[in-house]
Amino acid sequence: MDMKVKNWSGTIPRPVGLIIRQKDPNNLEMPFDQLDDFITPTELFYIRSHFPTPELDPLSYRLSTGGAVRRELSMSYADIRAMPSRSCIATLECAGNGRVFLAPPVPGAQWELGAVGNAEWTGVPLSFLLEHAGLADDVVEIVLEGADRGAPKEEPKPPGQISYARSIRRARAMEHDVLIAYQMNGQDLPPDHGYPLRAIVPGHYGMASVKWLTNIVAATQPFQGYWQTSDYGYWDDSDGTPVRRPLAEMHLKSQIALPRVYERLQPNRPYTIFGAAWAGDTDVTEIWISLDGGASWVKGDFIDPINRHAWRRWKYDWTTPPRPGRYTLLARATAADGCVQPDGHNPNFGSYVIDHPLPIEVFVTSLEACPGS
Ligand SMILES: Nc1nc2c(c(=O)[nH]1)N[C@H]1C(S)=C(S)[C@@H](COP(=O)(O)O)O[C@H]1N2
Ligand SMILES: [Mo]
Repeated sequence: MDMKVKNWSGTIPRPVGLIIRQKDPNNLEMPFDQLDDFITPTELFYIRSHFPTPELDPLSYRLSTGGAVRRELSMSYADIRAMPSRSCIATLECAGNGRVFLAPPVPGAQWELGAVGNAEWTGVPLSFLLEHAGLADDVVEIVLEGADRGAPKEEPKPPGQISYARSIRRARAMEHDVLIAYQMNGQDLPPDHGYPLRAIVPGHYGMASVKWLTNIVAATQPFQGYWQTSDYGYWDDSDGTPVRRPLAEMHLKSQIALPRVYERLQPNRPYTIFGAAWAGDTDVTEIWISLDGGASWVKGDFIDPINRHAWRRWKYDWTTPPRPGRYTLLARATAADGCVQPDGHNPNFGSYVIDHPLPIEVFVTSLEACPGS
């Protein structure tokens, strides 16, 4: 499964570390051309935080479980660490990943391709706590709340300070792969990724995986909080009437990691186009590449096997065109449920769910013609 891409020509310095989209709170993205490994190294995993990272002392930390339960729970970090654990590999993608590709430009962090990563998460299944607490029959959702607080800047603004909170449906919360995680890639969570505890909801956009988790609330009504309605919501169609719904599962998507935007390639040379594809609650089954801006498509090969909720890296062995010029590359995935990535962005998702094939423009030019290289 290990594949290092050998394309890197050494002519362009490769960026080191995460790209800053916003400093304070930290919003950093991975330079996606550094997609080498199936597992994203923790130091290259994007960070998306709405408020400053709370400093939490693991000794005084409590995780409480309440709402419509038979038994309220209050656990220490040590209690959680002592419970039976499991690990799962899951790709997290921020729902706004790729926003910089939208035209006209939209507000929000201008993510390119790197607000996505794939990590191994270890923790206690949320279902373990919920079974222990005993859910009332009429519970419909589980609300997950973090310790971070602040005042959102986007309209409509809620009054005063709020904490970051999201809900997931009861049935999803009871599946064993939804974790209260304390480790990422075999190490305790770094502060920016939710130390000491965070939720991991595989298959959902990143916003569901609440960091610095302090409260779990069993709710008998759908949760209507800010991050569930105003933000991270979209317009669905209910028999001709637009209705607001919370974003949930990630949409099928693929991205090209190499070449990178505006990379210069030599004519008539072998070049391996490389990228990754992922989906929410289905498996990615095919990857198609276009070398001519979408006029025709060729099939690529997967590097990684199917592993539900984890991305699959893919490649296509290309011979660059003999004729110098500007070429637009696209990748489009197909999934087991029959889904294909759409042609364009659906405006009902606002500045989220950028799941259409993203154009990567490259220049085919002989090196002599490139001053500075
Ligand atoms: N408490 C809390 N949890 C949060 C967030 C946040 O701002 N506060 N951001 C969410 C969003 S929008 C994403 S995409 C993921 C990002 O997780 P990461 O920073 O570990 O990559 O965390 C989610 N969990
Ligand atoms: Mo996000």
